[in-house]
Amino acid sequence: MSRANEEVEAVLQEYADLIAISGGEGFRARAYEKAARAIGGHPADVAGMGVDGLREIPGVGRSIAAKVVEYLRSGRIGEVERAREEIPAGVRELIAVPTLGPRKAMVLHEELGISSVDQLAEAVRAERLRDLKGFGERTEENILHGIDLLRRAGGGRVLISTAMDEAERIVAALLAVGGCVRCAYAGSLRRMRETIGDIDVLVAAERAGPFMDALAALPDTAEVIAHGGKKTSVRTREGLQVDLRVLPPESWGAGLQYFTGSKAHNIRTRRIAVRRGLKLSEYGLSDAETGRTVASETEEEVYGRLGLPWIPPPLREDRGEIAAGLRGELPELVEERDIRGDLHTHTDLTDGLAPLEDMVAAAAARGYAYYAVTDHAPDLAMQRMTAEKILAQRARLRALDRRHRGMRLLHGTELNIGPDGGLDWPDDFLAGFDVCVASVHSRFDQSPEALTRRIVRACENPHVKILGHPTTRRIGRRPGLDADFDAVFAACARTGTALEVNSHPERLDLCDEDILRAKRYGVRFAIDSDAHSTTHLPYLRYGVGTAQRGWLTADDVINTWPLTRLRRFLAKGRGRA
Ligand code: DGT
Ligand code: CA
Ligand code: CA
Ligand code: ZN
Repeated sequence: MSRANEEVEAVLQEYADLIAISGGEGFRARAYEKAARAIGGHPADVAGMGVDGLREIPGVGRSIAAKVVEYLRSGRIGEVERAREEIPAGVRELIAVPTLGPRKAMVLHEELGISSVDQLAEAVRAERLRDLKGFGERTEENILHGIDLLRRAGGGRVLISTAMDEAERIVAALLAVGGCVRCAYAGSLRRMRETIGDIDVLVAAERAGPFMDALAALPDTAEVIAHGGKKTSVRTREGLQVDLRVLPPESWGAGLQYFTGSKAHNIRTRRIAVRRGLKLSEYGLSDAETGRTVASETEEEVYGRLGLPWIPPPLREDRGEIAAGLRGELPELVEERDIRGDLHTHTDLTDGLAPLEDMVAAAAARGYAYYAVTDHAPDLAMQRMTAEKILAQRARLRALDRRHRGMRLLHGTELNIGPDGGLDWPDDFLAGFDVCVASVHSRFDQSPEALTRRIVRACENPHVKILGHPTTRRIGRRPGLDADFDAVFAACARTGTALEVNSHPERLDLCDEDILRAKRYGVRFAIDSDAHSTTHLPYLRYGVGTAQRGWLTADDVINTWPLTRLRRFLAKGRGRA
């Protein structure tokens, strides 16, 4: 399908949803929905069509055709933008849940502040919906079923944040069972992959029964899929599979190593074992001839007997970690505790949910040494930012800064990289910010050449210090930009622009492989939360996990640096001290 058709379909479908949410006439919503499908499925490319050509498509009348032409010319539709402004982004996401209508989505947002599918699942679990008018237990079941369907539609894998929340609840519950020697999650989750197929939980204990029963009895467990002596598999109410294996305590290290994977990593380690006359299984490393176990209790011992240092799970992807380990050249990976501050965050001055004071307090509670507030700039029209508003915010932030002893506040903005690489404000205004993040938020459809030129040009602006969510992908929803990222990485290295590792679990952008590629250009990185609420600040752990998968050290990451070093980086080339 042509890209233009697909985009027009998406924007018209969105408009239909927006009309429905805001209680508009049902027939209007249906008309847009019908036109959306018709254009999406239309065999000819609509990109170059005018009103007359479009009207030949069934279901496309004069007014819809005019909107499509507006979109094709300018990349936006005024009426859609206005409708968007009236409805929070999170609510639009909620109506994607089958069985949850637009009206209910709006109620959930207004009454409980729910603005994502994950938050919705969490609220159902906490039984917070029960007090709402029109939401009984029956509705809860329907909503969970709807979330399940939605997630399965995404290929059966879930975001790491969804799996992590579930796994941490399960591990906590199993640790409390009598006889538990150890308990941890393994698999792709321990390796911090961006999406998770199923959750693998390991327990070390003498008896398996009590743990299998405990898992089956958890409130989140919807059904037991398989029940055996060594392994039980259940499906949670949200449709996620959990595999629980109980190992004898003396096999803990070998079991953890085996079930952490990846499979490709395991195949390599097993080959090394064979070369040393050993056999590696989930029960231990043993002598191939005598069968005597030589290592099994800890991962360190297992790796040690293979001539390897302990390998951090995010590296276990068969991307050269074994060879590096054998040479003693594994990187010393960046860790969450190395992060001294967050350099990309929002407040309710634009599309964040929390006021400046709340965001700053939450950041201080995380023990940060510095914290940047980077609300959206004016070219993202729906945010209605102005120079006046952001300067007023700066004054408030400076006053707040004087009250915070341990943490320095930086005033920044997230600029929009325009279609030609231009930015929202002139250079002399940008010079007033401590830090400028620049990101692409529109016109994802440009040619690869235009996209590349555009991003490179933005990086060349001396005030731009961080390229925000560089590829703009949304996991399971939107692919990354079709730009020449090698050229972008080279430009970032040349201009002293850090590449963001955006920690939002739906973004994780750059992803692990892009990070590995970018690092070869000698680029610096910034691991940011892009928080739009206080509850998003902890997303940083996912960005750190992704950075680890990209082999980054603390020195590669500018927000692990002390403030003085960071300030030098931010000031470089800006023509002011
Ligand atoms: P996922 O669940 O698709 O996100 O990915 P994983 O890596 O968690 O894969 P999973 O759940 O199928 O298996 C967990 C680990 O168990 C895997 O990372 C390595 C190990 N494993 C599973 N099957 C095999 C196998 O056939 N050979 C080897 N060597 N290891 C395996
Ligand atoms: Ca798994
Ligand atoms: Ca599994
Ligand atoms: Zn952004």
